[in-house]
Amino acid sequence: MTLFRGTARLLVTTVLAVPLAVSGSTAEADPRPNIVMILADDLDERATPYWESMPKTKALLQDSGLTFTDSFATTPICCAARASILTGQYGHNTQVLTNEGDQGGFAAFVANNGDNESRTFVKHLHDSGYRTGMAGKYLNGLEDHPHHIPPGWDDWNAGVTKSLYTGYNYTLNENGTLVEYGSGPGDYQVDVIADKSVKFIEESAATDRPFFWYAASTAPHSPMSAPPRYAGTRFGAAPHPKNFQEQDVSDKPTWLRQSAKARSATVALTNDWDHHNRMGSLLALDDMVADIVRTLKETGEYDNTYLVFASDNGYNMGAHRLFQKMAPYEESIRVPLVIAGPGVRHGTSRAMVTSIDYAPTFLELAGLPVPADMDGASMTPLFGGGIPQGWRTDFFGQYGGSGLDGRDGIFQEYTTGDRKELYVIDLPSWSSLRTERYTYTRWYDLERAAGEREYELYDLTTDPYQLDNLLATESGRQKYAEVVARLDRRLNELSGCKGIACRKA
Ligand SMILES: [Ca+2]
Ligand SMILES: [Ca+2]
Repeated sequence: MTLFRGTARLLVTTVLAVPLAVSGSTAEADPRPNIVMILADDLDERATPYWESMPKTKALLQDSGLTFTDSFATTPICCAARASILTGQYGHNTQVLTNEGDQGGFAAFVANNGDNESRTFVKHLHDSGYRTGMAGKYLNGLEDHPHHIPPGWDDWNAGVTKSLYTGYNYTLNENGTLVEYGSGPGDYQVDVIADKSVKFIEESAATDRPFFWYAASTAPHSPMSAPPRYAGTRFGAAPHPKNFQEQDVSDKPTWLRQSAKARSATVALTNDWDHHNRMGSLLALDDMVADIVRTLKETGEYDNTYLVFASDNGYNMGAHRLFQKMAPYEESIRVPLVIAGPGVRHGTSRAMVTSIDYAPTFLELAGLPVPADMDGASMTPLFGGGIPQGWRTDFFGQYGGSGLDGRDGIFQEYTTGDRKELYVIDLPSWSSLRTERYTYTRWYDLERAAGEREYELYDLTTDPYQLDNLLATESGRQKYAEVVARLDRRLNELSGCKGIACRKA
């Protein structure tokens, strides 16, 4: 199947290069802290019992660090979520809202927003003296530009073939050289990234520079399974939360009602297999975290390092009959987050934090100014365990499917291989306001005129599994008219926000 590719829209924008304060080279070591970000891919917070596969990470990070119980992806699909993580900006500002087309993928990341690559936190860290490096997944669509190395990276080891997701027979761009990996046990992707992590930390420790390392394996993204050393490990069937294969979807938007039967069949076919693979590849991710922490300790860097364990987006393990992600339901938007490091309290934080907060957090940890056009907020005021006054109590979520032939609920990708039936259906576009109490979603934002859109409202205090859309009936719409008017105003406010306006209540 030929993938749809929109005509890339080139935005001709003049970008002024504003150099940040750079300390002159001195003989003294730069005392700023190291930052290591371990980003899982498609790891959901709700259905997957990930700590069962990650006991070492639990002991090394969660048992000493701060766990954020309300951490969210603002645009819950790989490329768009990573674009927001790297820039600290919402999707309407990065203009990356999905994985394909003129508002999705690597090409859009470079073409839009006056070149997002010129404004990543990594570039700022690098330009201020940090040694920066990564291994694994950068952005979907990099496959079409395998020789590309973005500005601001000192050690670049990005996957440039889609086979990266299988764990074998992939190619990495290793600082300009395309290196092919095979199908042997030593080629398993997560382990290769673990080795790169160890090497980078050891090399960086030998310099006077602080470092940032981005360990971006695709675990537990489908279809990678456990590494050979854990091939015999068995996991139970996938958990079935209350909204698994939701029985009555008459309250759901048109696309879900219309595709419910096919989606249910796919969930029934793939869910346990997917769960088994996910839990298996997490075992390797767990080993990688242990390798990273051990190396930090061996090199004497541990006490001056912030460790961040997160995921780009969540995942539906059959919730509402859905697989994959992209949807504005809790399973897609909730992501795990644990931060450990100097001055970070052990415990849990209920502060609402999102994809756009990493960039300002890392800049602040590095003592750098946060650019005025970053939409997120530094999480450092949360590290003590409290929630400062004025911290956000809502955020804006959004998705812009690339579409095919103008139809809703289209095929976006087709995966062949040993599971020929596995396919991915794109979703229509949506905008959503997630408050502490409500999820309010406006469907078909890009496809339809205002009067023809569809709406969902869930009261999470009484319906945490989002089984009963309060706007599905006329009486419901009347009863919640005032609530909707308020949420709609706020949604409109945030849908065009930039910089500090995105953080104001
Ligand atoms: Ca992902
Ligand atoms: Ca229902």
